[in-house]
Amino acid sequence: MVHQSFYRDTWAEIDLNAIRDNVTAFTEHLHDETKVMAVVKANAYGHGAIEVAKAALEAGADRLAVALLDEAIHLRNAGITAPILVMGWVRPQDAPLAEKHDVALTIFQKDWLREASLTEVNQLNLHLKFDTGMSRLGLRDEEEAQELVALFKKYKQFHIEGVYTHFATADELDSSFFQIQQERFRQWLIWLADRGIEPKCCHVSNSAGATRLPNDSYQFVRLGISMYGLKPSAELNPPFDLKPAFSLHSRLVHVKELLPGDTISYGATYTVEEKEWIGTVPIGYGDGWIRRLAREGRVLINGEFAPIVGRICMDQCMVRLPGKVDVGTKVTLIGKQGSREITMDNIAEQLETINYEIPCTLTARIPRVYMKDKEEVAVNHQELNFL
Ligand code: PMH
Repeated sequence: MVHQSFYRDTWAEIDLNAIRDNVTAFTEHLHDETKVMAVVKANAYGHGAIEVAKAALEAGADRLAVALLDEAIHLRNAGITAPILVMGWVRPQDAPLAEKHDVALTIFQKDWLREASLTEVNQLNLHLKFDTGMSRLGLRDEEEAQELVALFKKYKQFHIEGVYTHFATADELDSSFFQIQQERFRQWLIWLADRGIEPKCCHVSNSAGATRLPNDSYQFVRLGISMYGLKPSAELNPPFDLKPAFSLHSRLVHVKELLPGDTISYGATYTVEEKEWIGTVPIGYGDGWIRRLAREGRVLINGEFAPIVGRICMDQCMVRLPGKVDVGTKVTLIGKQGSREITMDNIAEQLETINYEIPCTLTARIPRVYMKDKEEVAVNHQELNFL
């Protein structure tokens, strides 16, 4: 298939059925009262926020979470009406904008509430965040919590809709710190109840937490990485299959036979020893396919592994082919061909990082093609927004 709506032969395929099935698997795994808040920050971990949000909501997710107010407005502008929570810090002067777009914000500072109270807000939902051990965002000091609660009683335009915390080690086998955080959060809930605050949305778990604590009976889990079909860590094995949603493909744009002594790419670092068929793949570090991947990197062509040879360039890289192959042959960089597969985890291992980072750093220069029931249903080519 030659794609009609963009003119390069490199694309990411996002399988919306996989997103749906992963949300459904968690919904079945979780306590009946616990709903999924789909985490679609950073453009849905590089998958595309609007399409993923729609697929997750269709599959039964109840609401969405993002990191930035900008990301929430982006979803609203696309016509998404489900409740949205911004988990990051938003400028207090932007509180009216959050209200205008019916977006809930995260609060953990008394000064934030004072400053926001000076703006034109009539009714804004807030989720109170406690820092139980991540030391990133959240209230951790009882005195400040006390002052904040007093301010909430004064400023009636702000409503505590939710209370939450975030785990630092839910994906590790050693659960001691994980349990400490859970207990600290329970103590804060009791502390709030003693002051007459019993919000209707409590949420603590990320994917790892949701996998390990199906019966925590809080109202929501904030499901990120596993909704995309990836495991939060190698140790953590959910009792159901996760389906990876993201695959990355290209097509050979040039094929030639090189002779012993010929060298490949910048720096001429690779020397051909015997006659070799070499293909050029139109993806490079300008797409986030970074140079480090040349060390152990390989791709799939006609169901066979083909190693990357020579340095990865900005827009292209070269691979050693199993034999003569036609120009236009499909290349899979992440995903399956026949019985072989290159997983997101394989790429993350090569780069000594976590799977989360890979789809986030494959740039908007790579069009995202959305598949549902094996049919293409949408295309998102953010960088060259001419579609
Ligand atoms: N909740 C919060 C507050 C988060 O920051 C994240 C992910 C999630 C839920 C979802 O976690 P999951 O993807 O493991 O399910 N945040 C990040 C982060 O800041 N860096 O990597 C993941």
